[in-house]
Amino acid sequence: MRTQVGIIGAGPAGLMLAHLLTRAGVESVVLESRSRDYVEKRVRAGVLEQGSVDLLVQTDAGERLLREGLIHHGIELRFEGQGHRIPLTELSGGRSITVYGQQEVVKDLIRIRLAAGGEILFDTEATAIEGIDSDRPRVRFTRESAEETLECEYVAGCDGFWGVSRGALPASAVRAYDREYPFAWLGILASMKPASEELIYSYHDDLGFALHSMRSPVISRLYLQCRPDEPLEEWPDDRIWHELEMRFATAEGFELSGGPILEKGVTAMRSFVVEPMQYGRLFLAGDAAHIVPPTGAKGMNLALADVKVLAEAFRERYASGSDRLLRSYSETCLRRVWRAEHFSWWMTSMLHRFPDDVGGYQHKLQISQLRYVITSKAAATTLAENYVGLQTV
Ligand code: RFL
Ligand code: PHB
Repeated sequence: MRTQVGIIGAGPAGLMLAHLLTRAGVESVVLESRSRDYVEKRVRAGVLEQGSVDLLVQTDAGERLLREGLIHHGIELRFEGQGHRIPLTELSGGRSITVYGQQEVVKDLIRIRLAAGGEILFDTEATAIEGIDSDRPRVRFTRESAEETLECEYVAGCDGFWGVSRGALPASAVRAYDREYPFAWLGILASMKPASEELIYSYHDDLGFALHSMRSPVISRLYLQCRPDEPLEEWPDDRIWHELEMRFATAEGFELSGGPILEKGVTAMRSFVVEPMQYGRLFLAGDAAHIVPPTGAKGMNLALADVKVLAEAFRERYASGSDRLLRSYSETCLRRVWRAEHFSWWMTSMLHRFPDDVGGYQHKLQISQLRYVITSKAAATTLAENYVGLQTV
């Protein structure tokens, strides 16, 4: 099997790259270890920055997103039993965010690719990448227990944090930056009308973080801070609702109606960046190259921003023979990546209870920072412009 760009992974990064390459007249093959059904049902991120929406719409992949996505102009920060609205649109020169499930983006991109006659090999696991120093790199993969090889001119590693691509970069040529957090998120999808029109990021003095998001007028997505090693069996539905009630409680008596829980999962929190994001003919994009804790809602947006840059670089390479943009790919992306790393770390540090904060000093700093964000226009603007996504970084 042979193609111009071999893409490993059919998440937002790999699928969007394939879509952009098709539009640029560059051939690609996507290898995905999971089944189509699995990737289309995997519940993850939900917030699209304006720039991500624009990218999908401008490339004719945003038709359903425009119909079904929920446009939000603000978020609520809640602490000490009171909510405070951050008017995102007002503070960011008219920009907004759109709540639209990551799996919906994935479904839309898969449908478009298959309709255009493009190739996605599901249930196909990339096992090794060879010859990235040469002009003929190869991806070895396993499909239906048979070993095969994809010969390409370039390889795009879009296989997420646990994929094979990052390990194919020579250790001596890269540096990794890593931070783990002493907590995780327990996330649920519930059949419940959202209790608020906008997302609520809540910080409870003793219990810590909770987030109320949504997927539709009848489906809510909620998260709460838990221990990183938390077994799900310790979280029966009643306990989850009780814990959420306490963390969202306000002086005015805010209530969650509750409802059947459709999905439950625990997500570890980490910050991670590998530099550079490229070596020889292997280019990493999305979670394969960097991870942020989900508090800033940046992961899917960074994945889309990376492949926008990468697709343009491949377009130039195939149109004119110049590899100028390919050579600056990593540096261009890393500027945005580090801004998002900082913002996500900052939001995470402000909104979670740190188990090692024995004397409560960190907690006092957090409350002070939260008060500052809700009373200072400058501080609120910092949050708003980062949250909706900075245009120039
Ligand atoms: P993905 O989506 O992980 O896709 C990688 C794909 O590669 C496949 N794969 C392989 N295929 C072939 N061979 C191999 N050897 C392979 N190894 C792996 C995998 O099966 C998969 O299909 O990475 P990508 O495309 O870089 O996209 C990144 C995003 O998925 C991720 O950053 C976001 O989900 C993060 N995230 C959020 N991001 C946001 O922008 N906004 C949010 O609100 C947000 N909330 C979240 C999140 C992530 C969460 N979890 C579960 C990690 C909330 C949560 C709970
Ligand atoms: C979500 O809707 O899943 C979501 C929203 C905001 C976040 C993280 C996740 O910061």
